[in-house]
Amino acid sequence: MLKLYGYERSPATFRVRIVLGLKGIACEQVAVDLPGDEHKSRAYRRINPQGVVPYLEEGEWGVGQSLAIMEYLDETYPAYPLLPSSPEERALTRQIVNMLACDLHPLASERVHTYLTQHFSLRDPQCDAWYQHWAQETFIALEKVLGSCSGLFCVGDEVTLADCVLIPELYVARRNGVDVTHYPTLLRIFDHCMSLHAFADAAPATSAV
Ligand SMILES: N[C@@H](CCC(=O)N[C@@H](CS)C(=O)NCC(=O)O)C(=O)O
Repeated sequence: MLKLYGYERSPATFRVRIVLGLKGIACEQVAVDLPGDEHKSRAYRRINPQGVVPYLEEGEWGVGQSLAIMEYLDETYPAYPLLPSSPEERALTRQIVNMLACDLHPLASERVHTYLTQHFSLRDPQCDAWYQHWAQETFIALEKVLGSCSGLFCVGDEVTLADCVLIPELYVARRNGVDVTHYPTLLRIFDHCMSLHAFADAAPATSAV
């Protein structure tokens, strides 16, 4: 039985929950209390030395990093593939995934926020401005990228890993007050994805971020 260590409001965990839902994979979910700093505990670091969620276990084996987990699930549960068949569309999918998961998401993580406030005396409004700047910059570029490759979803008319990463990032951005009204393609894809059970059921139950 698969076991996913995660946190309800973590966008990186949200990504993996979407993939589990799309593929109908049974998985035990273990809540790691991020606000209570459980991810920094010695016990959790024995599971994932990086001290972040999500982390996937399967028996004695385990793997961290949401993108690695998502690709592992895509390879081991090949029904409902989440990477397109053409190399061009696969590359575009990875471009979008990397823009969001590698460039934007880390700038808004709790440990970066904590470092900025503790080592550079930034206050919460300055950290919010920092996040909003990088989110807007990413979404402006992404709206242009999607202009040439999107259909019903980010890349064409089938769900890909790009949608599984985009929806949680947009969800968090909206909850954090980022004005997303200038991105009609992003919003259209968001609304379409959230009309599907796998996305809606994976979203955090509580509205607070
Ligand atoms: N690149 C990692 C990011 C993991 C990550 O930053 N997770 C956040 C929750 S979304 C976390 O555990 N934050 C705790 C912290 O920053 O201290 C992934 O995709 O899994």
